[in-house]
Amino acid sequence: MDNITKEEDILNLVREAKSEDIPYERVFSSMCTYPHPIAVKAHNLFLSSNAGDPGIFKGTNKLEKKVISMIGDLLHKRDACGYISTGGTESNIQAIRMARNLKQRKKPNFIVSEMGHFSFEKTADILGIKLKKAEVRDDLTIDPDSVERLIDDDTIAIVGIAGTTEFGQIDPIEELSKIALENDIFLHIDGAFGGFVIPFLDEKYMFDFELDGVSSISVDPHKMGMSVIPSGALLTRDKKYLKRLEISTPYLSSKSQFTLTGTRSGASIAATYAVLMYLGWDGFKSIVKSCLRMTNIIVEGMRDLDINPVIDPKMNVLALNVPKLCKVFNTLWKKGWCVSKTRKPKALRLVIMPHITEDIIDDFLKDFKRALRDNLIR
Ligand code: 0PR
Repeated sequence: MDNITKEEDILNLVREAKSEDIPYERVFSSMCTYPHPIAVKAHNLFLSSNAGDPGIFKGTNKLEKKVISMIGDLLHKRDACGYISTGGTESNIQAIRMARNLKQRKKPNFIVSEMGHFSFEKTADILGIKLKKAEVRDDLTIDPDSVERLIDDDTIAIVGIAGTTEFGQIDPIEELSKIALENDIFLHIDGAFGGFVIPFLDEKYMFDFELDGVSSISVDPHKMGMSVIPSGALLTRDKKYLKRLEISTPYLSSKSQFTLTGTRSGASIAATYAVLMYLGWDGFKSIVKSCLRMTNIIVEGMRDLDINPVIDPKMNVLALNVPKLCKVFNTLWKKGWCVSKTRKPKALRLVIMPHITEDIIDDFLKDFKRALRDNLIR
């Protein structure tokens, strides 16, 4: 390796690499966005802070408790327990691990809808638990009858999704909560995306701790929470659930740990704390409102072209029935737009994050129209 010692030369190399990253202004396929400036400032103050060693990083630990209580407050349980994770994947793995340790079955299984995020495949693999996929109804929500049919003595958890990755759909969590209580099964809610959206919608959806059957929830500050990557949150109704993850840490300043990773970013905690404090729930409400307004502008623009959404969008995730999908998709990428496709039913998927403005939508719709026309003629 050639050793370059001049700071400016090194930074230029780093900048060069950064310039190859596609700017968010062209991105409709990501559930992340630019972090809020105050999150960045707080993040930079905590670069060397390790939340995994709370005896040393006492201030970080205090902030983490505050953040969990703030998010708990949003999700109808101010005294919820939990921690700041690296994101939805870690939170989902940990929730199912908790449920497995609670119930202790020889051949455990858990139930997620066909719409589940692929992190549940990782969860099943890592934990050696069978993943049972419940069917979805026409509106792509989990079918509670299918869940009931799949439950057996070895079922350790049911997952409800509050904001599916591909369609932004919300499972009927009220019904899942009833099923969970009747069968005494752990209910985890994957609100990685929807956790910072659903509380701010005009329409009320019950999806969180206000439902007695909900045992844990994952919600990601690094998605609609406007914080830095990596920031996830895992919250539990009761400390006894978290306790099932406890591992003793004999030579550390604290006696035990219930997190998955050892060394953890204190910067993520500080950033999340700062942005939650700064925006307040009113601030989040106006961000969500603006994302929904942008989503509706796209829906209207698409309807003018006879293109309809697969489901009426509940949040700022939009799946569109586009003819010649693969070709249109490829043309859009060639024109520099990052878009994605859903699995089933196949559709063009757009996530309308806070970085998407009306001007961007104008440009996108123009390119989309051309892509459609060119591919339909051919
Ligand atoms: N649960 C749900 C409902 C999700 O949508 C996601 C991620 C996860 C769990 C996992 O979260 P982490 O990726 O934080 O572990 N959904 C996005 C997706 O897979 C994540 C993403 C974000 C992907 C930005 C790409 C990207 O540029 O599409």
